[in-house]
Amino acid sequence: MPRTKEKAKAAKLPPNYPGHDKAWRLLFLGRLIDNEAPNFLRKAMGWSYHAPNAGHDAIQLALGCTFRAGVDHLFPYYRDLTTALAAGLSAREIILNGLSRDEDVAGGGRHMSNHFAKISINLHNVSSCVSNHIQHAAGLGRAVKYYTGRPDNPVGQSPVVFASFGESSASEGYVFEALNGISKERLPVVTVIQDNGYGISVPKRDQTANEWSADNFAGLDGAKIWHVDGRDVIACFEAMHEAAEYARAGKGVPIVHAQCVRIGSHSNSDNHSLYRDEHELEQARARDPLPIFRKWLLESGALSEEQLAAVEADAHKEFGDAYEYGERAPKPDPATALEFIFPRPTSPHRSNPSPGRKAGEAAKPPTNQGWLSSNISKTPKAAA
Ligand SMILES: Cc1ncc(C[n+]2csc(CCOP(=O)(O)OP(=O)(O)O)c2C)c(N)n1
Ligand SMILES: [Mg+2]
Repeated sequence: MPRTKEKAKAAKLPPNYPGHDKAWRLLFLGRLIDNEAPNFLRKAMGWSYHAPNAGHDAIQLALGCTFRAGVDHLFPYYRDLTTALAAGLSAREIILNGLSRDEDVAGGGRHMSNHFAKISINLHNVSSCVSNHIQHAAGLGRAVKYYTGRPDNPVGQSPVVFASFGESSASEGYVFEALNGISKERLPVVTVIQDNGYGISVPKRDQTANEWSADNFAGLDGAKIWHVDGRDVIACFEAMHEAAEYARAGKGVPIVHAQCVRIGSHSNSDNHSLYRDEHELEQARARDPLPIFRKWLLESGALSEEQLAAVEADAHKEFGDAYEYGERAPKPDPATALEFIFPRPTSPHRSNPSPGRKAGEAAKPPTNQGWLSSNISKTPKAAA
């Protein structure tokens, strides 16, 4: 149960917590975007896919704020709107992605909406295959471990890699494969499981036996699992801070399992009233972490009603400006439709001439067969 009475000023706040003003601003702004996103589709403006994050806000805020932009690496999932906002994607950038505009930093308007990415800060693009990106996170964790301390280090100092996804996606076989590798090689990767009790319309009890699906991985050497109320802002920050430290120290497999609540339908192509009754939906709405946190900020003396209202007005302004900008922003030029889809032609032999051709001589476009056989023959294994 999220805290409501503890005095905020007296509470010991974890070092990754950004302060009450910023925390409330990000939560409130995230919710404004989340509420408005489906209306863009209704107005035929874009945002063809939206998975609401209402009910996941607290763990997402903590995840996004724990990630250090440009230092750590983050692989979010389609529901991670507040994560992306807290990590450093602006409201404008989220809307430009939603509306598939040319300036979209995730993919120049080519990627699906709700696929949050900004490579300049290490917020990575992921595919739509659920939880698939944990493999990418494990691979990047291996690169981090390999390069840290080397003179040719392209990864920076002690980065942590974060991967986040839902509880249902944690059942995919490749999640176990990645976590097994993280355990074996002590890779600096934090996994965040956002548990809202459903995989679209399938309740958790129908697809995994453990109440906390993270417990499925408890046997991995070095596994440490934080069972956290994903609606309690401060508890989420504490768990995320400890998990990041655990990863940085190379202790094993930190997994933060956050119990959230899904207030909306799975996405805008789902209607949850077909499989959840009104009583359940009412209960879900009552468990919304936003009013609970606002009440705590107020009652504990952290922020006054006037201060909260000022933060909210500021968030409304940012959202309004971003909306107007996104609406007017140009769409990608159709002539560029194939850019970023096929790799540019390369000359793999240019710096490594094949027999019969001098260094620097322009290469003939190689056939796959020719390129493969010439390169395989150079590998020590093929020679052995
Ligand atoms: C590999 C793969 N299988 C199935 C799907 C279809 N799919 C999209 S979302 C989803 C449910 C995921 O539920 P969960 O992991 O609990 O995350 P939530 O959406 O509840 O946050 C499924 C099955 C997919 N995108 N990728
Ligand atoms: Mg789920």
